Amino acid sequence: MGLTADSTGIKAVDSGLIIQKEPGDKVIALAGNPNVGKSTVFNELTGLKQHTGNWPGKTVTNAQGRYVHNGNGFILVDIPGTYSLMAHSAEEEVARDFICFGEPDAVVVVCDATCLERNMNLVLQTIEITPNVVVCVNLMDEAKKKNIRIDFKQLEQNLGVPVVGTSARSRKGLDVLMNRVSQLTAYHHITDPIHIRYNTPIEAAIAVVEPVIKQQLNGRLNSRWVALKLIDYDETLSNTLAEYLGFHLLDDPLVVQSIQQARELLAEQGLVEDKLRDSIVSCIVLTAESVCGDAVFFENSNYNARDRRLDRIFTSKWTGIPVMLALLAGTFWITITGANYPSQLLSNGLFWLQDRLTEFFLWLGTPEWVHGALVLGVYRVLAWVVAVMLPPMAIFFPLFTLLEDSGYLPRVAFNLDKSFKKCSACGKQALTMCLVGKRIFQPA
Ligand SMILES: Nc1nc2c(ncn2[C@@H]2O[C@H](COP(=O)(O)OP(=O)(O)OP(=O)(O)O)[C@@H](O)[C@H]2O)c(=O)[nH]1
Ligand SMILES: [Mg+2]
Repeated sequence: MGLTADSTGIKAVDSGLIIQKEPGDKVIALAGNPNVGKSTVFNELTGLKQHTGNWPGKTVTNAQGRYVHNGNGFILVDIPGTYSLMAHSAEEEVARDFICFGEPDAVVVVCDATCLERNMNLVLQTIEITPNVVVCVNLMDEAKKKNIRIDFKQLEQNLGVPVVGTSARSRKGLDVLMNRVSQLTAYHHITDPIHIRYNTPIEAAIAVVEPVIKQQLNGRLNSRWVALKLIDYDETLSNTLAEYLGFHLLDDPLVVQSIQQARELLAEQGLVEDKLRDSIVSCIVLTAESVCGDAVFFENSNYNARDRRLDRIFTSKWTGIPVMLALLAGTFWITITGANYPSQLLSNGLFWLQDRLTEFFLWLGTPEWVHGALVLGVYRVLAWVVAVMLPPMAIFFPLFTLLEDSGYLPRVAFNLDKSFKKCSACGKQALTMCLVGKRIFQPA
C-alpha cells in the first residue's frame, strides 16, 4: 500500500516527502544536532547511502528508508540536524514540523557522547512535544578516547525515556537501539518523561492558556508545549499548526483572551519577546545540566584542550583566514603541480600503447580510415583525457576528504560566515559549493 497523507499526516512532512510504508510499519524520525551521526545510523540500518561527512548541515531535507527488525517493519526518516526546535532556520523548521506534525510513532534523538549536555537541549525540547522518544548516545568510541564515562541507567532514570549507547560507524549498539524502539512502538505509554519546569511567571502563564486549548487539541498535540508556543508567538508555527488541526486556534476569542492575559502576567515581570525567549532557553539549559550532572563524568577534565588550541589557530581573527588560504592554496598547488608527474608517466605509457596499436593495425592490414578512427581518434582522445584528468582528481579528492575527515571544513564555514552573510548567504554554503564542485568533477 502506498501511503501518505492520511496515514502519516502529509501536511507535516517535508514538501515532497511522501512516506511509503507497508501495513504495520512504524515511522521513526531520526533527529539530533548536526554532525552527530544520524545519517550514519540511517545508512547502517537501511542500507541506503544518505550523504555523510564530517561537517554539519549535510542533510537538508527528510529522507526515508525501510528497516526490518525481528520481523517488524520500520520506516526511518533521516531529518536535518538542528540544535533546537525553535525554528530559527529552514532546517529547524523541517525538523520541528516532522516531529510535531509528521506523526512519527517514535523519535530517536541521536546525540554526540562527547558533548552530551549540549545535545540534551534538543532531547528535552523533543520530549516536550512527544513522550515517544529514544535517546541514542552515538560516537561512544570517541567518548571512550576522551575518557568520558556515561552512566546510562542514571541518564535513563533522569530523562524517563530509553537511552542507548552506540558507535554507529562500526554498527555497535544499533541492535539494542532497535530493540528499545521496537518496545516503545509496541507498548505505548512505557515512558515517563521528565517535565521541564520553567520559572514561576512562565509556569503561571502556561497555566492560564493550557486549560483553554487542551479540549480543542483533543490529545493531538502536547497542550503544554502548544500553550508555550502561543504565548511566545512563533509565526513559523502558527500556519502549519492551523493546517494540521484544520482550524486556527487564534480564531477562538477565549484562546486569544487567555494568551493576552498570560502575556500581561509575563510583562509584569519584564518577560517580553527576547527576554522571554532567553528565559525559556535558560530553563532548558539548566534542566540539561541537572540531567547530565550525575550521569556524565569527565575522567580527564582537560579532554578537549588540544581541540581548543587548534580551534584558536584555525578560527581566530588573525590566523584563521591566512591558515585557510595557505591550506587551500597548498591543496591546489599539490593538485596542479603534483599531478604533472603522474600525468607525464601516464601519457608516456598510453602513447607507447598507441604506437603498439598502430603496429598491430598495420600488421592486420586494416584500411587507413579504420586505424585513423579507432586509434588516432577514439583511443588518442581517451588517452589524453585520462592522462590529463585522472591524476589531479586522484590527488584532489583524497586531500579534500582528509580536510573533511579532520573536521577542518566546518572551521572554513565559520571563517567565511561573515563575508557570506553580507551576500545574504551563510558560511555553511561554502561547503555546499565545494561539494557541488566535487560532484561536478566526480564521476557518478
Ligand atoms: N568515530 C565515529 N564517527 C562516527 C560515528 N557515527 C558517525 N560518525 C562520523 O560522524 C560524521 C557525521 O556523520 P553523519 O551521519 O553525516 O552526521 P549527521 O548527523 O547525519 O549530520 P547532518 O546531516 O549534517 O546533521 C561522519 O564523518 C561519520 O563517519 C561513530 O559512531 N563513531
Ligand atoms: Mg545527515
